[in-house]
Amino acid sequence: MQNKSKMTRRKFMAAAGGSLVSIGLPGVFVKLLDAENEAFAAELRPDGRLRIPPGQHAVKQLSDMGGVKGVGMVPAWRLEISGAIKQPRTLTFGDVMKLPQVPLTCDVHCVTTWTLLDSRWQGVSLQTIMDLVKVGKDAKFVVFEAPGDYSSSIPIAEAKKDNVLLAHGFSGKPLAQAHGAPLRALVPDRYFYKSVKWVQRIKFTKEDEPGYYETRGYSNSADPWKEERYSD
Ligand SMILES: Nc1nc2c(c(=O)[nH]1)N[C@H]1C(S)=C(S)[C@@H](COP(=O)(O)O)O[C@H]1N2
Ligand SMILES: [Mo]
Repeated sequence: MQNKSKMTRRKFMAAAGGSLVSIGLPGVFVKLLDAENEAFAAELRPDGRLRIPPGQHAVKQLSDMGGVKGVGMVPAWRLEISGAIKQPRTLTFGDVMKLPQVPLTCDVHCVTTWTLLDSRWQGVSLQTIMDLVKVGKDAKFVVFEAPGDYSSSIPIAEAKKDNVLLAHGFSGKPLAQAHGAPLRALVPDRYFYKSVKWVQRIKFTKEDEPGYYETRGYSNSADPWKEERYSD
């Protein structure tokens, strides 16, 4: 461990050969070698937190975790933005694409224990949307809503972070329908159930509105480094 923690990830991967083992459904959950996970686990993020949060393991690819799909990339798609804001807006996909576009490479952490490192996303910063609609000082939460009663919320302080996006691209390609096309929330520093796929409405609220998983026994704060998986 002492030696490994001093190796760079690249050197370690070369030494380990980068082999893979499958767990669960072959090709769906692909777990990296435990040794390789140890190397990742020894890495720290720029903010000093562990690269792999406690109880998580790195996987090689994004899994389709399902859910009630939205309409997808069709001309009729709209994003409604409402609540404690001065300028409610309904945006077309073209409107979203006219806003400043940002690339983001980040890690995402599913509460079922998989972590995808260095996932590459493209989208619009949530802060850009907040500036556009002029969010009021009384807005304390952001609620993302999707079809099928799926929703999730985050506090406004989390929403203002640079790495919180509305994403429409993944791995250099348009986001696939299974992963939330045309637009999904991306809240990398909370468990992935906060990253609502097929977002159709964003509400700014004074009171919190705990979402689909948060009202079914999962944590509302959902901090992977504190292992906040369940509500109690
Ligand atoms: N609309 C919607 N968004 C959702 C979900 C869902 O069921 N419906 N599942 C959540 C969960 S639990 C996870 S882990 C991620 C999975 O995203 P993926 O399918 O792109 O991997 O989406 C989150 N967002
Ligand atoms: Mo999840």
